[in-house]
Order: sequence, then C-alpha cells, then structure tokens
Amino acid sequence: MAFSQPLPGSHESVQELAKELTLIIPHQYVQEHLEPTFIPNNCSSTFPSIPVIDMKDLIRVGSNMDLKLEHLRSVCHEWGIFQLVNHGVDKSLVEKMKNQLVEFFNTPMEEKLRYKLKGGEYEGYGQTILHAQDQKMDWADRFYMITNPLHRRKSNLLPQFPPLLRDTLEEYMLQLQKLGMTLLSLIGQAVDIEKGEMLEVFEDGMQSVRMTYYPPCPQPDFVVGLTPHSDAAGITILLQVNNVEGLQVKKDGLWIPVNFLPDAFVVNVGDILEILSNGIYNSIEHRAVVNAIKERMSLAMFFNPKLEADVGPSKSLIRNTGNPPLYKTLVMEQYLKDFFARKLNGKTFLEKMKIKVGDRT
Ligand SMILES: O=C(O)CCC(=O)C(=O)O
Repeated sequence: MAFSQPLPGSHESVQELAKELTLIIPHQYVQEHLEPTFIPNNCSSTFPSIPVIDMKDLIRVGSNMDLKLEHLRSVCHEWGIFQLVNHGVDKSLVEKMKNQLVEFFNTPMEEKLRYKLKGGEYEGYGQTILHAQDQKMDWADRFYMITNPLHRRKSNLLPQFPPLLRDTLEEYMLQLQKLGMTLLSLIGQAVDIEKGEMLEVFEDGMQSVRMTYYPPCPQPDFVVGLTPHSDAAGITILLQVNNVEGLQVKKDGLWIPVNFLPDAFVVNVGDILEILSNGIYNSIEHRAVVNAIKERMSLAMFFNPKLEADVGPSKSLIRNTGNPPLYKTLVMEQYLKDFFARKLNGKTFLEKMKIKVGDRT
C-alpha cells in the first residue's frame, strides 16, 4: 500500500523546504546509516572510472565487430554501466532539453503542482512515494511518467506541459528511442539473444522518464538524493542536466562517484536485462548524493519490454546455451505493479525473481 505524501511543515516540495532551511534537517530526511563514499587511500590514486563506449565506433560496419561486441558484453557484465560518447543525438536538442528542464523546475510551485502526484499513484510531480509511515524520504523532487505506449500517457501530464517543454521532450524521446533500440539490439547480439527476440520484446516497448531536482542541502552527508536501487528496466539512458555531479555506483561493495564526460550519456543495465540475459549482465546498484551549495538536475529515460511481453530469461538464449533459467518469468505489466508496490531497496526486488535451488523440481 502507498501512503499519500506527507508534506513536512507547510512545504509542498524539498525545493521549497531547502529555500528556508538553516541547519536543522527535518527528521523524515535524515538517514542515519548511509554507507560512505569510497575514498582512495592514497592521494595519488583516483576513483576507478566507469567504462566508456564510443557509439560511432560500435556501429561502424566492418572490421572487429566480434571484438567490439565482446567488449560491450564484458562492460555490461562487469560494470552494468558505461558512459556513451559520440551517441549521435543532436547536440543542440540535448542543450534545449537541458534548458527546458531547468526552466521547468524553476517555474513557480503552483505551476508544478498542476501535475502533483495523487495518493496511490506513481506518476506525476512530488516527493518520495511512501510505503510505510516511518519511511525516510529522499532529498529530491521528481516527476515520473510513462511516455510509451501512447495510450498509457496520462492526459493531465505530458499533454498539459508548456508547448516548448512538451515539443522538446517529444523530440528528445524520439531520438533516444532510436538510440535505445540500437543499443539494446547490440547488447542482445553480444550474448547471442536472437535479434528477432530483442525486437519482439523491446520495440515500441514501455518507456518512461524521470526528471529529478536535488536541492542543495546544508548537511549533505545526512541525506540521500536517491535511495540505492537498481532500475526495473532493460536499460536506462541518463542525462546529467546542469554539470553538477552526484551519481554514485556500487562496485565490488564500494560506492564510487561517476564523473560525467562532456556530452556523454550514462547508460545502465537494469534488472530486466539481467533477467533476460539469464544473469550474464549485471544490473548496477546506484544512488545519488546531494551538494551543500549547488542544486542538481537529471533526466532518466527507461527502456522496457512491451507491457504484454514476458519478463524472463531469453528463450533463444536458453535454447542456444542449454543453461537452466535462473530467474522466474512474469508479464511486464505485473512486474511493474509488483516493483512499484515496494519501496526502493537496493537489488532486493531482483532477488525475488531468482529461482532458488528449492524451487526446482
Ligand atoms: O540523478 C541521477 O544521477 C540518477 C537518477 C536515476 O538513477 C533515476 O532516476 O533512476
């Protein structure tokens, strides 16, 4: 069950709350057991950096395709996240998208509240969705909505946006859809999932976006911008909007910061791709931390199977490898319902999808 949003004090959003805050953070936001960020133990060493994939090189026809796919496979297996450079999405469109997003979060609260999350729903503008009354809240405001299939769009959200924001988002989503499908197809090919199966599962699949605003916080170490989790998605393509860092990924038990390269997208493997690849790929656990002085914004686009498709280990992969399926199969619509009925909590939802030894007959 989801509780309706409590509004700390009279504030409708963390953005409003942060404007008036001195040093005392309301207790709903204070997280006592935050795992620290990994700090290199000698000054000359730096944080491990996440791998980079050059899209232009990846899709260049001809030589070394096997090597390139092998590299893609090992990146998605070992890391589950990479920076994508030379991605081919129009630079001026990306800039316009960033500007429109900044403008949106800076519009007066009354305007944003037109899209306010209603109790029991998970699409719209608001704070952390609560599943328990004592649940901690993230230091962020979010706008989440399903954008594809078209008939699943809520009439009070995207269609009501200011025209410039709406048109920019539409154009951005169109270009990212092409990029997302090309990537998914190659990621499938790299583990011998048949092309037809990737198309059948993901083409015109369920897509959604999350726009997030992280206000500055006077005591950033006591709050978290986005609770650690892995995405319930095939892949996520993330745009960091205003050059302020905050994304961290958990690698070998340590939280490491992601330093975005200029003009890059960050692509991460979600739980559904881990399931589809029967565990060859790893969905990455990530979180967002906040800054003491600067606000931060991001735009994530999630690529999922069609709502009526099965989420389970790929049939062609199981057939071709002869390996037993390691995960259960569930229809996408039900998968999403179950995911949103729980609070974000690391990779615990994925754990529930694993077939345990005792489950086999
Ligand atoms: O803001 C970020 O950097 C991360 C956003 C994200 O992971 C999400 O919206 O799921």
